[in-house]
Amino acid sequence: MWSPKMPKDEHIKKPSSAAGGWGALKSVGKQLMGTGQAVTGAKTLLKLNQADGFDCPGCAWGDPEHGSSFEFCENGVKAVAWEATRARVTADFLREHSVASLQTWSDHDLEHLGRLTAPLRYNAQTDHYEEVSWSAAFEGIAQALNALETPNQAEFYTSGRASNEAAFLYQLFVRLFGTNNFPDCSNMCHEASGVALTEAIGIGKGTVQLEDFEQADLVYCVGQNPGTNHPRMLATLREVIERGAKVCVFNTLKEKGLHRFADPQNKIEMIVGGSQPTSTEYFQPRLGGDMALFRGMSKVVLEAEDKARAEGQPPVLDHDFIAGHTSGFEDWCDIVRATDWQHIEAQSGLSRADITRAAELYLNADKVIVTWAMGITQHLHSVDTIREIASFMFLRGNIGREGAGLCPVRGHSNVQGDRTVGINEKAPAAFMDALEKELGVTLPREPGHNVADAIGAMLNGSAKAFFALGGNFARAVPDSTLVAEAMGKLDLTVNIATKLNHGHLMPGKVSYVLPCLGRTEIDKNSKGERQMITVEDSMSMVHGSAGINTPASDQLKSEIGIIAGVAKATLGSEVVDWDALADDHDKIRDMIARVLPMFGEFNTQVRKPRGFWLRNPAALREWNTPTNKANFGVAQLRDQTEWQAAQGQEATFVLQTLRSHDQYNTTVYAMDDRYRGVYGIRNVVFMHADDIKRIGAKADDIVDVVGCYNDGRVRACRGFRLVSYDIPRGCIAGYYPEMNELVPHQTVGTQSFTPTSKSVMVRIEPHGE
Ligand SMILES: Nc1nc2c(c(=O)[nH]1)N[C@H]1C(S)=C(S)[C@@H](COP(=O)(O)OP(=O)(O)OC[C@H]3O[C@@H](n4cnc5c(=O)[nH]c(N)nc54)[C@H](O)[C@@H]3O)O[C@H]1N2
Ligand SMILES: Nc1nc2c(c(=O)[nH]1)N[C@H]1C(S)=C(S)[C@@H](COP(=O)(O)OP(=O)(O)OC[C@H]3O[C@@H](n4cnc5c(=O)[nH]c(N)nc54)[C@H](O)[C@@H]3O)O[C@H]1N2
Ligand SMILES: [Mo]
Repeated sequence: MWSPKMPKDEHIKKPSSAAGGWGALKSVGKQLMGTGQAVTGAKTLLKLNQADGFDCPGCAWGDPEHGSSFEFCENGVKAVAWEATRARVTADFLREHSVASLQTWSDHDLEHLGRLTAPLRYNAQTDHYEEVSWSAAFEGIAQALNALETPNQAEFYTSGRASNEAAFLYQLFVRLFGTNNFPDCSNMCHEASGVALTEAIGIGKGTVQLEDFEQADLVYCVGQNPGTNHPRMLATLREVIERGAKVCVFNTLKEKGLHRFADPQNKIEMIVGGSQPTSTEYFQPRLGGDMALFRGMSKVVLEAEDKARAEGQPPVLDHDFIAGHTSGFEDWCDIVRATDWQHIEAQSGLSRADITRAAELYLNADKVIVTWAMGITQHLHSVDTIREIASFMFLRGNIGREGAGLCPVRGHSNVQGDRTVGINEKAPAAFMDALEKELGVTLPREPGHNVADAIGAMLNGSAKAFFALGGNFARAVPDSTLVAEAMGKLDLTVNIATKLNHGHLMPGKVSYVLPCLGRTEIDKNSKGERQMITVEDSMSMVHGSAGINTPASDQLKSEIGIIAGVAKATLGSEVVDWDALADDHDKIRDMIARVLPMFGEFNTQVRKPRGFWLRNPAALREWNTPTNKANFGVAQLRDQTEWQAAQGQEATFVLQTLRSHDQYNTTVYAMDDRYRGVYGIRNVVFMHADDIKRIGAKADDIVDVVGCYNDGRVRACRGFRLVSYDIPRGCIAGYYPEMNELVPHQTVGTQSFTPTSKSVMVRIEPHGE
C-alpha cells in the first residue's frame, strides 16, 4: 500500500523563484571539480561556441553573431565536462565486470565510468568485453555485415551529435552497402516538425535566425523547457522582454526557467540577486491540447477580421500574403469556423477567455515568432498541430520577413545537419540522383526503415544487425526492455561511442564497441594536420568545430576514421577512396557541396568566422511545395485526445515523459532536478494536489504506474514517488528514460511515426510488490 517514508538523501522542496543565478554557477563549479577538470575545464569552456573553438555538444540553439567568450551555459558546461572527464573505462575494469553484472548498473553509474579507451569485442563465452585491435574490429564487422542475406537486414542508427562529415560518410557507406535503413534519433524527436513544415512551407526546417528575435514583437514559446534544455535561449527571451516585446508561454507544467532568469554572466545581477522575467503571459494547456488552442486563437483572429470588415476598419488579415503566397485558405477557414468552442475548451483545457487573451497578443503584434519542441512533437496528432501553428502564422503573413517566423528548436547539436546531408530513410530523388552521379553507380531507392520500422524488424526477427553512430538506442526507444531483449538476439551489434551505456550491454552474437573522439578533442590526420568538422544549428547556420583537448586515449579514432575503416573493410575502395576522405575532411566537404549545391563554396564559407547560412527558401517566401504556395492545414481536431479518453476511467491519467535538469537524454549527470525542487531521486510522478487527493493518496506516497495499452504486455514502473505539482488535473509527468517502459512502441504519431512519449495513458495504483 501507500508508503510515506522517504530515504534521507531524497527530498522534494519548493523550487526557488528564478532559473540560472548562483544555483547555476554552483552547479557549474560542481561539474568542473567533480570531473577533475577545474583547470583544463576553464580553458575548454573559453573555446566553446567561439569562431575558432568547438561547437557545444549540448543543444542546437543558435550562436550570436558577436559571440563573447561567455557564450556557454550551465548545461553546456555539464555536456562538455562530461566528455572531458578524466575517468576511463579500462581493460582491467572490463575483466572484472561481466556484461550481465553491468546490466544491473544505473544509467548514471555507467556513464560515470568515464571514457572508452580502446576498441572492444564481446566474448560470449565469458560474457565480457575485451580489447581488440582496430584492424581486427574492422575485419570482424565487415565479415558479419557481408554474411547477411540482404543488406536490408541491417539497421544503421544515427544520433544527432554526429558531424555533417561523419553523417555524410556514413550514409555513403550504408547506401553503397545496399540499404536505406536509417533509423535516426530525429524520428523520436522533431520528425513531426520536418513532415508538417515540408507540407506547409516546402522545407522541413524553421525559418528564423537568431537576429529575428531582436525584431519580434511577440514570441510564443510552446511545449518546451528552455531553462533546462536550451538555457542560452533564456537570455534571448529575457532580451525580448527587456525591449518591451512579449513572450507568451504555453506549457503544461509551470517551468521555472519560463518565469524568471538570473543571468550568471551578468555580474550586477549576480551581486544584487536580481533576475528578469522570461515570459509575460503563461498558459497551461492540457497534454495534447495545443492544436485546439491554436485553432481557438485562429477563430479569434477570423472573428476580429469579420468585425473589422463589418465596421469598415482596416483588415486584420494580411490579404496580400494570403492571396499571393498561400493555398487552401478558404477550406481551412471553413474547418476553423465549424469547430465549436466547447470542443476547443475541452481539448485544450483553456477557457475561451484565456484563448482570446492569448490571441489578442497576436492581433496587437506586427512581428511574431513561434518556437516549439517536444511538448508539441511527441503526440499522436503532432503533424496536424504543427500545421495548425503554421496556418495561424500565415493569417498575418508572419513568415519570411524580419522578426517573424516558425522556429522548431532542435535537440541534438547537429540533428538538423545530419538530415540535410542524407541521413534519411526516404531521401529526396534529387539527392539520390546527385549522389549516383557523383559516385558513378546505382544506389538502392527502396525506402528504408525509420526507428518505428527498425523496432518492428527487431521484434519480428527480420533485422539481424544493428549499427549505431552514437546514441543509446536501447534506452531512448519506447518499450525499452522489450527492444533491448530483441537486440540481444541479433547476429551483429556495433556501437561507435564515447562512453559506455546500456545500449552496448545488449550485445548481439558478434558485438563491437568502437571508441571515438569527442567534439572537445583534437583530431589530427596521418600527417599530423588538425582536422575540423562542421555542424548546422536550429537556425540553419553551418559552422566549423575543432577540439582543443588531448584525446582521452591515444587509441581513439574520429567517427569519420571509424566509418572509413568499416567501409573499406566491408566494400573495398573501388568506388570511394575511404582513406583519402578520412585523411582530409576538406575532401568530404567538397563532395557534400557537389551533391548538395546549397553548400556552395563549403570549404571557403565555413572558414569565415561564425560560418554561413544554408539558404532556406521558405524564409525568402519561395515555396517548394506541389502547389508552389504555402499550404494551410486541412485537419479536423481529433474527436478526443488521450486526456479526454482518460476521463471517467478510474485513476487514469495522461503521462508525459520529460527531462530533468541534470540529464542529457539517456545520460544522467546527477539525481537532482533543481528547478522542479526534486533532489536525489528520479523515480517520481508529478501530479496535481487535487488528483493526489482524488486517488486517496498523499504527496510523497509511493505508487505504481501501469500502462493502459492493451496488447497483452504488462507495462509498469513500480515504486515511484508522488510529487505535488502545478500541472493540469488529469495530466501527470515523469522522467525519461526510466519511464520508457510505459511508452508502447505501437502508438506513434500519424505521418511522423514518432513515439507518443508526451501522451501515454496510464493508471496509478497503490504500490504492490
Ligand atoms: N540539458 C539538456 N539539454 C538538452 C537535452 C537534454 O536532455 N538535456 N536534450 C536535447 C534534445 S535531444 C531535445 S529534443 C531537446 C528537448 O527539449 P524539450 O522539448 O524542452 O524537452 P522535454 O524535457 O521533453 O520538455 C518538454 C516540455 O514540453 C512541455 N509539454 C509536454 N507536453 C506538452 C503539451 O502537450 N503541450 C504543451 N504546451 N507543453 C507540453 C513539458 O511540460 C516540458 O516543459 O533538448 C535538447 N537539449
Ligand atoms: N520517453 C521518451 N523517450 C524519448 C524522448 C522523450 O522525451 N521521452 N526523447 C527522444 C529524443 S528527443 C531523442 S533525440 C532521443 C535521443 O536518443 P539518442 O540520441 O540515441 O540518445 P542519447 O542519450 O542522446 O545518446 C547518448 C550516448 O551517445 C554517446 N555519445 C555522446 N557523445 C558522442 C559523440 O560525440 N560521438 C558518438 N559516436 N557518441 C557519442 C554516448 O555513448 C552516450 O551514452 O531519445 C528519444 N526518446
Ligand atoms: Mo531530441
